[in-house]
Amino acid sequence: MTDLAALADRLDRAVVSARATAQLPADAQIDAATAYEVQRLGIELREARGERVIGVKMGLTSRAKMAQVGVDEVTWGRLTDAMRREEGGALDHAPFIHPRAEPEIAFILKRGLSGEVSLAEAALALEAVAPAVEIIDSRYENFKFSLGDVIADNSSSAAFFIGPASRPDTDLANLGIALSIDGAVREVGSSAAILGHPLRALVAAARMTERSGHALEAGDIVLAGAATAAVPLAPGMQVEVEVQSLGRVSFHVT
Ligand code: OOG
Ligand code: MG
Repeated sequence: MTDLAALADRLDRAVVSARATAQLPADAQIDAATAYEVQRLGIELREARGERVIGVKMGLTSRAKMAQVGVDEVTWGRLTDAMRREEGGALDHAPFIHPRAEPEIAFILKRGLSGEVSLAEAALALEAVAPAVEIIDSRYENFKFSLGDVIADNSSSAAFFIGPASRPDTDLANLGIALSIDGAVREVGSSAAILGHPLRALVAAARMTERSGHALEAGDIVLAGAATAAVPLAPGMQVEVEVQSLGRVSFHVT
């Protein structure tokens, strides 16, 4: 049997030391429910260092993402205040192992959401929506993982930038999304690639977090999951994400 606390500790040491760790061997794989327990234990280690959970990120909500990492189920992870970076600012490459950037849509909630909710209820819980960039940094060697591995690793969460807020009733159905590096477009997609409509990612967040005993609260940030593949980052890069109707968010890598 896998020692869950030991696995959480090993993943946390990979975060703190910026050194990759091995995947669980094939004969010691854990199921999703067990992996969410490891994720929770890992977050307790972060909280013991003073970090605070400020929302969740959905993962693998688009075909492009599933294909890039070879896992085809939706996952979620916790976002902490220490992961948030200032829009337009710098991202230091040093504390990460092999960071990648991906375009996201962020929801800011004005009320809690938990369990089975309709698309209309999810929409009514919005305070605002915004363009965002997520930095993912798998703690596993070569960015390779199974479903259980990636859930235990907090769905690769590492950092994120949130752009300017738009009205909560902004139509999100089919917005063009582009990620550019040094002014050249590297990935393009549509918000429709996110489970057919990004609000479905919020519905999934309410349902999936409740199953693991976690609730979305007023003020929380929820990232919908990337609509395109993620792009590896190197020092010196200028990164910009533009989401049609929502605007831009950018940073540079140092
Ligand atoms: C897993 C996290 C996926 C997304 O937006 O789909 C994710 C990974 O790709 O490492 O954040
Ligand atoms: Mg993501």
